[in-house]
Amino acid sequence: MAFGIAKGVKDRRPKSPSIRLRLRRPRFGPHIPITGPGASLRASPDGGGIFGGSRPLIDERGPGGHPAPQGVRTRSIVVLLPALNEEMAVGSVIERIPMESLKRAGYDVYVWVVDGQSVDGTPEVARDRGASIYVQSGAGKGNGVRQALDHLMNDRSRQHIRGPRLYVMLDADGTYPPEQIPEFVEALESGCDVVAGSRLRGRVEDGAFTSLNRLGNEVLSGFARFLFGFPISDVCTGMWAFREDALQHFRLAAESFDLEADIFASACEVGAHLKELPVDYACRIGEAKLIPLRTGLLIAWRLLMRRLNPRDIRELQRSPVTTQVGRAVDQ
Ligand SMILES: Nc1nc2c(ncn2[C@@H]2O[C@H](COP(=O)(O)OP(=O)(O)O)[C@@H](O)[C@H]2O)c(=O)[nH]1
Ligand SMILES: [Mg+2]
Repeated sequence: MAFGIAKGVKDRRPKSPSIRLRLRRPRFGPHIPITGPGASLRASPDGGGIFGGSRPLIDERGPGGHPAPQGVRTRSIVVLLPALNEEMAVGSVIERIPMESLKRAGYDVYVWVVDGQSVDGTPEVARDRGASIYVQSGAGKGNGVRQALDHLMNDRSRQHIRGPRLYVMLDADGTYPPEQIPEFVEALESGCDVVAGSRLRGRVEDGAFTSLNRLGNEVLSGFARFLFGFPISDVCTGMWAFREDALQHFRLAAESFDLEADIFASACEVGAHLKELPVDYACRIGEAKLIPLRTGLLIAWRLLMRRLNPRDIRELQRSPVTTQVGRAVDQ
């Protein structure tokens, strides 16, 4: 599948690792609630999500891609943009999503802003650009994304969509390149279950990383490599893509900025085919929400706890099977 992205840029970059992990390997066994043990903040359970983490939407739009011919739905991509007070950045992030090339490749594209109860104009700006808004309950990026996934993955009105949905998540602060979404999609379509965007393998704009952030990221990524044995270079990256059928077996409990470490640990735990792609990293628009040292400790703790408490294979077997999503997509 060709998306017509800047190939010259991609070719100059160092080759990324793509390793099929061989940790405990119940490859996509029964379904595990994504709001597993440890999830303490829950949205009110009136939204009907089977994980109990969702609540009604305040605004939902149709796909940004083309209408499917004759009722046959094309494959679909959900772009998740976690945002807390990002009115200055979120509009341009949405506009930069390459809708046309994704549409030409046969996808319906749904853009969802996961709003952490912003008090600025974030929801209005996003809605004006055609995005749907999911307002989380409680605080924290991890809480918001888990609640939104709970909702989206159990939205029965979309069960007729053929094949598993693809999810791409990136920060709404203008630091990650929406233009690279097709590369992530292409990697998922060629057999990866999870794709992580590595800033350290890509081009970093001057000033985008403080030296403390860069050092912290390198230390945490080294720790993640040591614990899980996968050569990840950027475990704190805010740009990820997942196949829905892989995501359904993750056990996520992160409430805050430990979300990415939790995703990485989950991918390792279920033996997902994980790949890193280089991404460009730009200076942030607006103010950072993250407090570096405290967040670093939280991430290290999450990685350690996930490694020390791997999910028991029997737990997988006992878990109720709910939605089954096929892996093969041939249209
Ligand atoms: N939904 C939601 N998003 C959040 C929350 N806190 C931060 N974010 C978003 O998460 C992304 C990463 O936050 P940021 O402050 O840029 O942290 P950094 O990129 O890791 O330095 C940004 O798009 C934020 O707007 C929250 O409590 N809820
Ligand atoms: Mg940021």
